[in-house]
Amino acid sequence: MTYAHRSDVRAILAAWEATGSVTDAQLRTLVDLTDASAREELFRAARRVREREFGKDIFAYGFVYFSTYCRNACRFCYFRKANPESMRYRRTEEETVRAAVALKESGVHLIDLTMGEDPYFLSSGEAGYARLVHLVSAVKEATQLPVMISPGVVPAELLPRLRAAGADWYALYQETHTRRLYEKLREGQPYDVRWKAKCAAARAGLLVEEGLMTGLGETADDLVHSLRAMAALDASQVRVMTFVPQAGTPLGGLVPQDSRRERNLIAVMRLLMPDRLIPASLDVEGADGLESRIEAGANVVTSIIPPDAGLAGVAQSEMDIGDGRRTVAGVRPRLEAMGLHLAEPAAYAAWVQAREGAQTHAHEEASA
Ligand code: SAM
Ligand code: MD0
Ligand code: SF4
Repeated sequence: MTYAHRSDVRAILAAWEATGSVTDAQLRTLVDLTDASAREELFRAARRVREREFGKDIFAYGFVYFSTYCRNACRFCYFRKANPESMRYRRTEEETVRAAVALKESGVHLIDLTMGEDPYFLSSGEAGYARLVHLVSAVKEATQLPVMISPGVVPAELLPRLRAAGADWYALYQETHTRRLYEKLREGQPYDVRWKAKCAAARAGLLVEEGLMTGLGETADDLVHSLRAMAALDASQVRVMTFVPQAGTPLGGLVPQDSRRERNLIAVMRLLMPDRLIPASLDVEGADGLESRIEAGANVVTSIIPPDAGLAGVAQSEMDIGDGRRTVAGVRPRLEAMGLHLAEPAAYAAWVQAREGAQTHAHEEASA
């Protein structure tokens, strides 16, 4: 592809709007944009679509990484088993509930309960599953907020139980839909098993979040292929994060990439999937990564972490946590300076309910 200018972006967007579809070659061009004014043209289009769908509302997710133990060895992850450098902890149910309540009081719209694939929950049979189900119901009861679970791959039979305990969302990211690359990242965790877990979650009535990672040597073709797969999954929330190299891991020596591609992808996702939720994660570049991702069309701030609970992030395990910059109080004025605001809690809950209803309906039709 030759160097694309603003006029090229205008032409692509005009054709997309006129025909209602976009070619792989056009998507490749958008994903790979480098020229500042061409990218601004793309971002402006993404913001217009976000405003049409969501007005000035932005949602905020509280993040509780309640166990950093993991049975897996993903090559990109700081919390892979046998990384002696990573911080390991497992919070009690009481501590987790306390952190969730503090997040609710600070004004988040949802609690995201994340863990490594901790054997304490996932490899000790029914006793472990019951602990996880109990944890979800305790957080639901104490906060009455929508709850997302990010526990890794769990048995299909557990998903309806987690749903019944109060989980609304199941987050599980494929990272890439290029199998060759996937296999290098998540050794010993078959692509199809991970994919099917998301399908099982949707059948259990959970909303699904799907995600990609950039900066791992993928080509623009790989990304376009992944975007198409993501759109076909019909996930309710879709994300992309730039890989952050981690000490003590096999990919720790990769050259860190800037977030250019991540932000191009956020904008393209907004145009491909206009009415879906798209995170601006504070877990990649910390609190200062907020504005550029919102300007690219994101509408959810994720990885808001209570400052004093000793909890970790994922890609940035410590950045901006202890000093309270990854908080609602930290984020709110920055959104307002952009002419946006945090939505009313009821507006978020209504979005989730409407989407849950639409999903149930779609499954009834599919099985009719
Ligand atoms: N253990 C669960 C799983 O793997 O699905 C949930 C937590 S996992 C740490 C959540 C996500 O964080 C991963 O799917 C990946 O997208 C992202 N992630 C992990 N390490 C990362 C890194 N070094 N840089 C960027 N993103 C990372
Ligand atoms: C984030 N660190 O939102 C979190 C995490 C898991 N559902 C989310 C990757 O950036
Ligand atoms: Fe474990 Fe998730 Fe990290 Fe993989 S990405 S090592 S499953 S915590």
